Amino acid sequence: MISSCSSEHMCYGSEEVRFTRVMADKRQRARVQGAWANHSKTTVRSLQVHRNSSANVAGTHWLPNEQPAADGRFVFQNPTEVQRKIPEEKTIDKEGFYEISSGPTGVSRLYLKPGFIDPKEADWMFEQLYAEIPWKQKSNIREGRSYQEPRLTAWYGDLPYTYSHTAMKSNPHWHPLLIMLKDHTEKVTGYTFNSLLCNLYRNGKDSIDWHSDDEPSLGQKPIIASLSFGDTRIFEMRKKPPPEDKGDYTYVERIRIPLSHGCLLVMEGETQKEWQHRVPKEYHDRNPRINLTFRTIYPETQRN
Ligand SMILES: O=C(O)CCC(=O)C(=O)O
Repeated sequence: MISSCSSEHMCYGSEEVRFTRVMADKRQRARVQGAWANHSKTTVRSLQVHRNSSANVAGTHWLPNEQPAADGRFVFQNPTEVQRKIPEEKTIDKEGFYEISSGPTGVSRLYLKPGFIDPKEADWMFEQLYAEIPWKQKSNIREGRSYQEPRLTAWYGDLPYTYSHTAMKSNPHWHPLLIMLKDHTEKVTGYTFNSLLCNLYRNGKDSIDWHSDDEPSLGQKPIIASLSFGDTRIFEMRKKPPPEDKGDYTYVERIRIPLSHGCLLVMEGETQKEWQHRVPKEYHDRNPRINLTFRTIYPETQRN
């Protein structure tokens, strides 16, 4: 159960729920999201953490190494391995600013505003965007192989945008509704944007995998303002692990944010350097969702 919280703070659940969620999430991810989760290793570690939860000290604890002696009694031996605790996943679903991490180079900050667009307005906007944006399926390249991105996209901006090793051509012909939404978003956030990536998730099978919006063209600390229309999808975030974990995401912090019809999410500061995000597939009926992510693309001569 998620405890109630003020809009300025994240919500935390109980230890039991956390464990159940971690296990359910591990099972779900192992089943549906493919190979990134090391299923057998993380399951075993989760069970050990649960068994020793009362001995937890400041996020880590020792797992005694119990061995049967020759006469059948169990004798205590010195611990051989530090067991680490998997951080509880947090949910952000209320309006507010959230500092999700802070490091030597600055903070990673989110701003969420459900109902940024009035629901009735958002209804006709969705219809217009769905019908009038020139949606296309992009080909990406991963590990030298080309694949079709499982969603439709459109790009607006004076400069091209390259991600996943393929470019979207510049397109200066903004739809009037997009100009209106850009102006409104700029007025409320105080930021300016010169580009827009539009995403259409046709159903629950459409998704975007873990990534950061950290292409050099987006500058040092990209500010991304994201508007959602249509069905709610879960936007998941995970912190990048420290170098000593060598790419193992088992113990990283995780956040889930349901992005609902008409909501605004802003990511800023170090968020793209420190965190990854994705919209995972969902294996139950999902209606279409449109996502508009306003950004600033810098020409090569202005990048630092
Ligand atoms: O659909 C979303 O909310 C996120 C889209 C996204 O992460 C991206 O296009 O970079």
